[in-house]
Amino acid sequence: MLTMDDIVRDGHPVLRNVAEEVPMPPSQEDKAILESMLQYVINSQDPEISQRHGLRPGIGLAAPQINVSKRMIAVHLTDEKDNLLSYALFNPKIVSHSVERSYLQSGEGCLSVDESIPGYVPRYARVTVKGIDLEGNEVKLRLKGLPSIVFQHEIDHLNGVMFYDHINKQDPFADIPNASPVER
Ligand code: K1U
Ligand code: NI
Repeated sequence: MLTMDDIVRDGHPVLRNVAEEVPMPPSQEDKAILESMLQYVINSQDPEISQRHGLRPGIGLAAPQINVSKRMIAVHLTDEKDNLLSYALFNPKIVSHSVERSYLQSGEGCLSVDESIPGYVPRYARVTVKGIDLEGNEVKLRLKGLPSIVFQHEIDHLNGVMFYDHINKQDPFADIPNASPVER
């Protein structure tokens, strides 16, 4: 099982690489890695397991964060209607997005960044993401609110982008044109 010892921290060069596409159908090894990523996120949200293993709670994880430079992400969270969104995807891609932007009112966190970095992170308000799940099925997701932000954060990791790259350096809480806040 993955623990915080497997998660690389800011400054590690893998976090700045563009990750490789995963050949389809995926190998058993790549499937096992992606399964372990989703399991980390699920375990980290279980108070007993996270305390026992010292896991920092997360709602998403991208393969470069475990030093695997491949296009794989796991996300496990509930949306504003309490629907569970639990996905492990190979080669996820934003195929369309809104003109409108959004940002998390409380700012974003990252399992690879130990300190909190204040500021608004501009995101697209709505995205459509396509990818391949662990069973080899193509998945198409229309996302808004927090799930949209989390998928954008994870797909950024596949492109070597960190959330703080998007924060306005002069004024971290500057108004973002055409954007609405999202509350957790
Ligand atoms: O990619 C990562 O480092 C995971 C990161 C995802 C993320 C958080 C916030 C905005 C965008 C993307 C995290 O999960 S940080 C922890 C976190 O936000 C959280 C953990 C448990 C419950 C609720 C939130
Ligand atoms: Ni992150």
